[in-house]
Amino acid sequence: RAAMAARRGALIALEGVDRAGKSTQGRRLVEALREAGHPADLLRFPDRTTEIGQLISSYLGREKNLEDHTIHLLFSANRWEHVPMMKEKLQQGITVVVDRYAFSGVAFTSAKGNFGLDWCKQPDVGLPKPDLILFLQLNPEAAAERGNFGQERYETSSFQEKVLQCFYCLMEDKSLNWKTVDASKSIEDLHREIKSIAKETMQEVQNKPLGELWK
Ligand code: NYM
Ligand code: MG
Repeated sequence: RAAMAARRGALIALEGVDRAGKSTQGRRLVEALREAGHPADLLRFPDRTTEIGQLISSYLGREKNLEDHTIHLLFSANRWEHVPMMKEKLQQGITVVVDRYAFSGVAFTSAKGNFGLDWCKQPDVGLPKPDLILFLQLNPEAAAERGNFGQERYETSSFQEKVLQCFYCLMEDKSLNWKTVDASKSIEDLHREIKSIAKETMQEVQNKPLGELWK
């Protein structure tokens, strides 16, 4: 009898508007999982450390202008360049938490207008499909109370409002496991909630094959 396949890790994406707490919660989640004996790694997109990531970073910092389709494809390429490593980790039983993923990619480009949702999704079709997408929901007023926007491109409340509407469109896709959490809670309470949803998902998917996004 063939040996049972080893349990795989879960792919968990954190999404939401700026200042919702994605990065803080991603770090806390990975720490907590590791402490509980579950191997876990955090990735953040864009990953500004690669050559493609450096291009993206100079675009966001307004040092470089790039045509809108071009930057969209670079954000996607920045995800694809990590796919072999992500698949390897998941197969080895490591849970991978991503701070933003293809949903940010689609939401930010389609918020520019004159981009169809379908065109925006196409470059990311076939990426590892998240087993869980945690949407950190925070209303614009509460987000504003958390401090001023930075100086990067896209960091205005009118643009962020459009981005939020695009996220809502993407959340209508019921083939994906979206879970909305209330990001106005304290860091600690939100962490506890996220940890518990993540652990449940890890249990559920450990013997299931990894899916392909939007395919
Ligand atoms: N962003 C992020 C995109 O426009 N497309 C993408 O595919 C991704 C992953 O980059 N305003 C935008 C969202 C953010 C900006 O992200 C930089 P961060 O998390 O602030 O480093
Ligand atoms: Mg930012």
